[in-house]
Amino acid sequence: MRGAAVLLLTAMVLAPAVHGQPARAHRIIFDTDFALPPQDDGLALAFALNSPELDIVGITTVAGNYNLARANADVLRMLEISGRTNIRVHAGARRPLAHDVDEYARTHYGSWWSDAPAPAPPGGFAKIAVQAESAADFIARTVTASPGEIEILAIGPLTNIATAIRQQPAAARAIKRITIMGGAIASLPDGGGNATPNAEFNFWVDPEAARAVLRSGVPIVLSPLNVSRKTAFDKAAFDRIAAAKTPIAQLVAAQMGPRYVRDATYRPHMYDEVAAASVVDSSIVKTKPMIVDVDDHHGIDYGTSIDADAPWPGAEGASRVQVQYDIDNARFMTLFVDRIVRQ
Ligand SMILES: [Ca+2]
Repeated sequence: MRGAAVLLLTAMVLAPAVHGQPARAHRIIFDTDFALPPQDDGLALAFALNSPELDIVGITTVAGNYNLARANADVLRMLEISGRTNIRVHAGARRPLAHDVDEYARTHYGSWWSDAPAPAPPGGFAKIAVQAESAADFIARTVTASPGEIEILAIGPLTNIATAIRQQPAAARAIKRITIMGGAIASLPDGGGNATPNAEFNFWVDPEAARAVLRSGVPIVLSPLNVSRKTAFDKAAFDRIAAAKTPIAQLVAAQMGPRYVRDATYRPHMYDEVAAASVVDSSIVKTKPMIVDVDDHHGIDYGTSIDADAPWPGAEGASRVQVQYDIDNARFMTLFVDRIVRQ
C-alpha cells in the first residue's frame, strides 16, 4: 500500500497535467530593469510568458538599462500587448543602494540615474498601472508566505532583492532559489566586463546589492557574461519569429526587424534570455560551484565579481554559488524561438 502510494505520488509529480501543462511549474518573481524587445529583458519576458513551466507570481521593476519610469511603462505595455494584464507589476528601486552618479555613469550605457519621463511605448502607454505595494515589500511578503516555494529570476541590478532581505531577514531563508544574470567570471574564458574593463553591467550598477545577495545564503544560480558570449541570435531564428502571427512574435519582429534588414549577419548575444531559459530547462547549460563575491570598494574595480574554487583572504563570508559556464546554443535557441512563436 505504501509502495503503491509512492508510485502514485511519483506519477502525479512526473506526469504532464492536462493541455500539456507541466504538473509543477516554477513559481517565480520576475525582477527586471525592463525595456521592450529588442532589449533582452523584453525578450526574456516574451519567453517566460509563453513557457508553461514558469508561473509568474509578480513582476518587480528596477532602474538599470533605463530608468524606473521606462521600466514600468514598458513592462505594463508588454503585458497589455500579450493579453496578460492579470500579472501584477510592483515598482522597485529608482536608484542603486549606494552608487553615486558620476560623469562615467552619465556618459556610458544605462540611464538608471535619470529622472526623465518614460517615452511612450509602441501603441501608447498602457491603461493598467503598477501596484501600490513596493517591489521589496512584495518580494518579502510573497516569499515568506510560501517558504521554500518561490524562486526569483533576477535580470537587472539586485537592488530590490537586497532591500527585501535587508528589511526582512526571514525573507532570505524563505526564497527557494535566485537565478541571476550578472557578473563576469574572470577565472574562466571570456570573463571580461561590459560596464568597465572587469565589471558586468548589472553588478556594476549596484555592487552593494549584488554583494549582499550573493552573501545572503540563498541558493543562487549565476548566469554570467561568459555564458552569454557563447550565444547568438541569428537571422534564421529571427525569420522563424517574424513568420509567426502571435502578438508577442509580431512585437519582437517589429522591434528587431530593422536590425536584420540593415545587416543580415547581425548575431547579438543573449543575456537575460539565458537565465530565463535555464530555469525552464537547466540541461541547456553546464554549471559548477564556485565562490563568487563582488568588490564594493569605490575604486578602480567597483562592481567587479571575483571568483575562485576555494576561499581566499578577504572573501570571508562569501558564498558558493552555481555558476553557468557553458551552453548548447543550438538547443537554447530552438527552445527560445519555439516559445516566442507559441500560440
Ligand atoms: Ca536586464
